[in-house]
Amino acid sequence: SEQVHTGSGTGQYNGTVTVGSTLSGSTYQLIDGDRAGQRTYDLNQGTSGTGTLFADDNDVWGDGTPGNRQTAGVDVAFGAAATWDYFKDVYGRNGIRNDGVAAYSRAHYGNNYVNAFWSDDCFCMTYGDGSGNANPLTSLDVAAHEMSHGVTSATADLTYAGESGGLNEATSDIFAAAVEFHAGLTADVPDYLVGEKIDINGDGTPLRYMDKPSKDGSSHDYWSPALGGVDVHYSSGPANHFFYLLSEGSGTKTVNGVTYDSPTYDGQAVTGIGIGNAAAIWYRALTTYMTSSTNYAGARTATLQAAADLFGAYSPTYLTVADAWAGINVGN
Ligand code: ASN
Ligand code: ZN
Repeated sequence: SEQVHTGSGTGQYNGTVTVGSTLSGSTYQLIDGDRAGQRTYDLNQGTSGTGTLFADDNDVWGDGTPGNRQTAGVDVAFGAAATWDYFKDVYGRNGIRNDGVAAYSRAHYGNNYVNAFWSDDCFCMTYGDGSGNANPLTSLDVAAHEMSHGVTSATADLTYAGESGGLNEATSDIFAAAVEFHAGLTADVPDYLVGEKIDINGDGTPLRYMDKPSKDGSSHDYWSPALGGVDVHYSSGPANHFFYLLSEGSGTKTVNGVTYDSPTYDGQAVTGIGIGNAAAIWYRALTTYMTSSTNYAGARTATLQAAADLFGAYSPTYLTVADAWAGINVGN
């Protein structure tokens, strides 16, 4: 017989957290019985299949170092759980497809693989160990970003090219931030940075900045007619910037010890409405109004409709949504 447990794990990025486990015979397995049986596998450097389920004798997992194979399992199992909980607790969404089915996660993909990815085909998550294996791609924001690609596929299905591709990428960054804030980890302080834990640049800087996307050297801060020809990880910039402005407002602000400085197009002033309200507007826009071909102008319309539904047409919050789009040069 199998029993649902709550084990204790120590990840490299998330600190010591609970992980859902199931006792099978005398061995615990990373099967999260509280979340539709979400499973976490060790690919053991393979690149296909599921490898082996993480298993343990005493339900104490990982030690916080990348040398312990379970450490990555702890971080990705927690990331999957925190993402499940975010969509369930905040929106009543029952899994990535809202059908109660759990995705599974696979850690230790390939050799020196510096990426992580969602697949609609396997309905699963995959994580590399990174270059040199000191910094696996297993942080909470990476997990939430990738799994949110599954939510986008199951809803608006924004085409992954051109402006809709930038909006697809931004949707994943937006929910990555929202999941961090919802989880509220001490070891991973909630922020508007993407990939700040995985040191992918080797100099301690994050992958992306939502307050001023151009800080990464490639992302755009504002919409322009050229945006549709930009890589989707950079054309996400203006929408990430919109989301930051809507959440926290324009100018300088310190949140959880991180100081942001968010400029706006033409000096447009924006007053933040809080990340919870901003994310609720984006979620409703994504799941109710956006389609595969939605562009930046269409995203403005979709979020205004969502804001009208949630807060009232021409309410202060609705008008702030318009201000935030003006702040990135949409709808001026
Ligand atoms: N990690 C990448 C991303 O989610 C994978 C990809 O290129 N789609 O953006
Ligand atoms: Zn992505």
